[in-house]
Amino acid sequence: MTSAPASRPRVLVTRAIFPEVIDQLAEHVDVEANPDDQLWSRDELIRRAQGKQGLLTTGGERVDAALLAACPDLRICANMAVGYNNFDVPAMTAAGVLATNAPGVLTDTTADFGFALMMAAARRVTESEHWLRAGQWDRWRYDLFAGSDIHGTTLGIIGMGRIGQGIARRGTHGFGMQVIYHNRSRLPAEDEAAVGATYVSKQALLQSADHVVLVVPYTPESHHTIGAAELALMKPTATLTNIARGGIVDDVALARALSEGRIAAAGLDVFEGEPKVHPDLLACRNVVLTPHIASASVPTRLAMARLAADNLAGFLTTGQPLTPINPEVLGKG
Ligand code: 8YV
Repeated sequence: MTSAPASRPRVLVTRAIFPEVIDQLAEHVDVEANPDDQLWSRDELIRRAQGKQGLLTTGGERVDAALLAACPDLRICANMAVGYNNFDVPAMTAAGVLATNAPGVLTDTTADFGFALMMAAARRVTESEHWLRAGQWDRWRYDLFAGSDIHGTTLGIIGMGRIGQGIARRGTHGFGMQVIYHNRSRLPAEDEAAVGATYVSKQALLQSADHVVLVVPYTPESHHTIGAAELALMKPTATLTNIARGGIVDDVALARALSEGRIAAAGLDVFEGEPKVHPDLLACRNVVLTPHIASASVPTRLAMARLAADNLAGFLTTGQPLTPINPEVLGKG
């Protein structure tokens, strides 16, 4: 007698990702994908997630107690992002659902972009380009779009995880910057020495940095890490760069500080309520605005998608995810 083939796990890929990664996933599990990249409503997402054991999410889909209750077959959600503020991790752990993220593979690409954004803000790259394209360039001037230097200045990094350390390395070893940082916990001395960074209080950092870069995860505690009071501590010549998450900066307070010249410039890849951008920021000439693309090099986005797919397939077929966030779920049930 032949036994019926065991049914394969079913997964939902919530947004368009690389077709080759879908193909790779389909070798191990049954896949429902979203190839047209439709933005499903929450109700539609839940409806499609029902009966699935795995979800591949991209950072924008909220996985919380309500979704988990409506999708009792779910065993894993794999985020194609290092940040996972879209996951209610305690609710997932309570429901026995594994959460995974995509750390490591995007560190250098994202650190590169943080530097690019900081340099573009300091050296007024996009502001001067808009002016040139508008046909306003008719002569050289001694102070035409004169900005601030990067090399030899003080770089202040708030958040010293992998990406923060990548930015510190670039500042220390690439640009001869003096690097100071603030973090929930201080790095071991050998790690500080490797990246050439000195631990200081948040207040000291804001007061002495020429360039402040934010790389903290978004949590209730990090909400509005930079608001009006913090901006008031910064030098009027300083720049602020946010490649972490919207909500870490109070965008209205920042727009006010930029328009009043209380800081020199900002570089923002993330926004409160994105993809909407506050009109007060759009009205500022001294801010470089990019649409959440810090990790967007082709090789890195592919590596992020592959890691999310490997987490899903690994866990659902062998019980072995690569980068679990709540490993206490493993071995249960
Ligand atoms: C992602 C990010 O592009 O990894 C992160 O946390 O912010 C970005 O790299 C975004 O979250 C969509 O997945």
